[in-house]
Amino acid sequence: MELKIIHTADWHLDYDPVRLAKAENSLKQLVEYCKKETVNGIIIAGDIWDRLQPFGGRSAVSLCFDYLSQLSSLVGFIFIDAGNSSHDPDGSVVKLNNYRPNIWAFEYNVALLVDLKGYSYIDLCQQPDLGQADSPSLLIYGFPYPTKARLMGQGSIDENNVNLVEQFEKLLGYYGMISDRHPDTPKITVYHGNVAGSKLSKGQTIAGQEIIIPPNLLELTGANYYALGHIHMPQQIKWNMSYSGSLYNKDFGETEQKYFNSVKITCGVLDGEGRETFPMEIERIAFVSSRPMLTIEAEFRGGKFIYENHIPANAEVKFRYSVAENERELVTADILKELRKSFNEDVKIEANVIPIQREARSINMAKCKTLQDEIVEYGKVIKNEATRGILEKAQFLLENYNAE
Ligand SMILES: [Mn+2]
Repeated sequence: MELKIIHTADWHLDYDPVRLAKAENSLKQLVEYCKKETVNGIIIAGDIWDRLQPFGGRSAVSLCFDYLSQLSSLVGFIFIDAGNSSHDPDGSVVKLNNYRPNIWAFEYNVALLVDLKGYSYIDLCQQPDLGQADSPSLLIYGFPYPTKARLMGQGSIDENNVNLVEQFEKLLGYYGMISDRHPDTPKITVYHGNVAGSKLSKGQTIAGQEIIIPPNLLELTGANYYALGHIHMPQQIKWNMSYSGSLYNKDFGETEQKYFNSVKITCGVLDGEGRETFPMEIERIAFVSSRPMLTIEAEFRGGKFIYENHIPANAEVKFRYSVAENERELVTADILKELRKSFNEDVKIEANVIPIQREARSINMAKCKTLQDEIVEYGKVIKNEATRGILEKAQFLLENYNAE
């Protein structure tokens, strides 16, 4: 038997119309893919939302329900894990659970034994594990973004300030025991979080502190494939462990192509000792509407813009140029119109006007040999004469803070 699973993550659905349109382009492609291919399940590894969405009005909620429902009619199941609470606020992911009977969404750790005939599941963390299932099945281990609450159960952080990585390790080991009881079932571990060795693109910043776990900790679960979310840049951590990447390029600096992964698992292939080996084929499929978002730093000098000119044809560009105050008027509407033509329609142009004062300072002050000379020169530029008091303060600073 062959199983086909789609792994995607970080949808970041948002009411911002530009982002919403980008997300929809990628979602359309997913729908088309699932119409053509036989897909058993879609795994969304967290951050389905970008932030709290209002119901009604300008919101991503209806788009989300629309596409989840289209996709759910084309595939066996949809599994959704919660991401960071700043993107997937508490309660925003469970709301999607059972919107259709085969949409399963969780904000806590689960071990789903999925029946691949009827597409129902039991959660082995909550129901007794009876070992091998009768019909073909798939195990999904889901770990939302690790928070103290999710890792420590009843314990309060007030009296129980344990090491979270240690706690997580114990938990993952427990899932490994489930794996041992189900040698004939393929297993996928889904994790939203930072795995050591991952790289960020320039566009993504990680807020606050977070735990970073080594890949071999996740491997304690004994899964065949590891579907990661959280890092927006698509990348492989190991051959069977990867960040699919986000659904669309969200912020300037995200210059990379976005993908989803198609994972084909073959069941029934045994090794010499009669154990299932689950050979896999992992294919990265590019989102065709993905556009690099890049910032160009330019300078307006001598009547023209100076910048490095290697820009992908489909790029979404923020063009940031600096111009001296006295040259500002040389940037005419015509010149800007001409500039716009070299990029796509949605180019954002920002000017950074450098005041003459600062320029004068840099020219004359560059010749000064002492801090005092510099201060006197600066005083002339800003038409505010350097007093003796100020020069004495400078001397004090020099003597006391220039030791190194
Ligand atoms: Mn994210």
